[in-house]
Amino acid sequence: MDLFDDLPPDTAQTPIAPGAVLLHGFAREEAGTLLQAVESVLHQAPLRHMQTPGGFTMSVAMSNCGPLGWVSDPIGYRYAECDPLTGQPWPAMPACMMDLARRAAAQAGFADFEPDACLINQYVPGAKLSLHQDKDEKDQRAPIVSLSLGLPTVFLFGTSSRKDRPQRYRLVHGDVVVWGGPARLAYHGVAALADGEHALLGRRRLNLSFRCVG
Ligand code: MD3
Ligand code: FE
Repeated sequence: MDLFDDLPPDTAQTPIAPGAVLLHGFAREEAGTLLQAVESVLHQAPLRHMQTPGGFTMSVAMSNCGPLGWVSDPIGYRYAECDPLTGQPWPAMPACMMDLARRAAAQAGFADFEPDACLINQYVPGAKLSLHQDKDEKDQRAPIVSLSLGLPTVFLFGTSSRKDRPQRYRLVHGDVVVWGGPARLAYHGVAALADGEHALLGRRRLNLSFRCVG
């Protein structure tokens, strides 16, 4: 019998900036369960490459679950209740995903995190996400919780000014980052994914980001 079974996992933490903390391996043990839940979502709302308002096709493939989902098309970026591909509401957020997001937020000092959107990003070798800010979410006091699965990546984390050279962090399978407070409006991006093979996910990286949007 382990008296400590109910306590949060005691993983290493790296502070990234005021309000932002990297929880190393926070989701490693439950990653298989989370991956199954993600695959069931993607069965109902397939990954797709969205168009940017600037006329480019994103190298990252995306989908969503929860009441609202992030979409981009030639008209602009926004959160929408329905998947434009299927015309249906986005799939419900699986309980194991919501639970993980809430535990990670609490661990980082954000009680009562209730995300209403989860953006699912898939990177294959070469895919990247250019430096940007996330400011379309109504409740900017709430953090964003992000979970990395599969191949490792280099995450770029800047400041609220695009001109400042970003810091680089390596994120691996099972890592969770909670982005809150002043870090919430920092420029950030993802370097082109290096080729590799992950035991559970193969040649890809998934990132789940849980957001309070509505
Ligand atoms: C830091 N995705 O989808 S998620 C995005 O790895 C995005 O796919 C990255 O940036 C990825 O918008 C990182 C984590 C994330 C989300 C919002 C942030 C990091 C953030 C807002 C401020 C600072
Ligand atoms: Fe972002």
